[in-house]
Amino acid sequence: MIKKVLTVAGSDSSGGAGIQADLKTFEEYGTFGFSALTSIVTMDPDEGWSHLVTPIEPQLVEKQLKTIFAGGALDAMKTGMLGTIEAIEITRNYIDLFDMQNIVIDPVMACKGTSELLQPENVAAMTRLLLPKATITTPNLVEAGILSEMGELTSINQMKEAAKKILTLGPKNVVIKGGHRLNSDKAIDIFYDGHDFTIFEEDLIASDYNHGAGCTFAAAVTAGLAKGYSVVDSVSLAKKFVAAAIKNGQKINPFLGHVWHGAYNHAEERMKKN
Ligand code: PXL
Repeated sequence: MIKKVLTVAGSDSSGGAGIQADLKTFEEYGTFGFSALTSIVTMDPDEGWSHLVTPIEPQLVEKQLKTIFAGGALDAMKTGMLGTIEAIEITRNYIDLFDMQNIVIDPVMACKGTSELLQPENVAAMTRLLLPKATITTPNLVEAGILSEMGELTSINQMKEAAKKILTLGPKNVVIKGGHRLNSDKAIDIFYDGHDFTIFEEDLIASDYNHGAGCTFAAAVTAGLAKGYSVVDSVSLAKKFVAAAIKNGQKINPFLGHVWHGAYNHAEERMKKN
């Protein structure tokens, strides 16, 4: 049976992050993707690409989940942008109702190009209701600083300490993505399973076309778990998948370049007209 994988997240109308990234990635992994939409993010090209987040009515989030779970538990799920506290509560209810396993919580707190935190009140609800259910959480450096209450993280030792602190919030594993934010010529990610640290170190990819990288990474980990990879192997494969996506990033509009989710499998070669 094909593996069923769910994303509970926002729509990135620009096409690179959010549910668009998730569904494209699920497909690349050969899994069957579902989405429950929590919000719609729009960007205004006439206003310097300013972001507007429009949350979806919580009852409508519930209706989507009811539909999606009509076939029973799914093989894995992830959460991204969550819209409202009620949506977080509803998501938790469905996790409990169907005893969902293989849960990836991507603690999305901001969009690239926007510095302010999106809906800070949601962070507390996400931390309380979703992190304890997480197989793994996938914060970037900024999100890890907030979740660990350590503020700015600037070294590997601080990342390790932050990972330990985040683990006390309930997730079984943590991966902190140092990415381009850590002052280094390497992209360093720290994985912690409560016992051991695994450090992933790769050369930074010189590309600004990386919109959607975070969502794509978390979606790849989710699909990997659904397919039966171990947590650390899911992370390792997700890193390769995202590295290919960034290396083949595409300039989508004057404001943004997006990762190309199909790069790892050369999806652009499919269905060729010759
Ligand atoms: O990259 C963070 C992110 C997550 N989810 C949605 C987004 C964005 C950034 O644009 O639009 C829906």
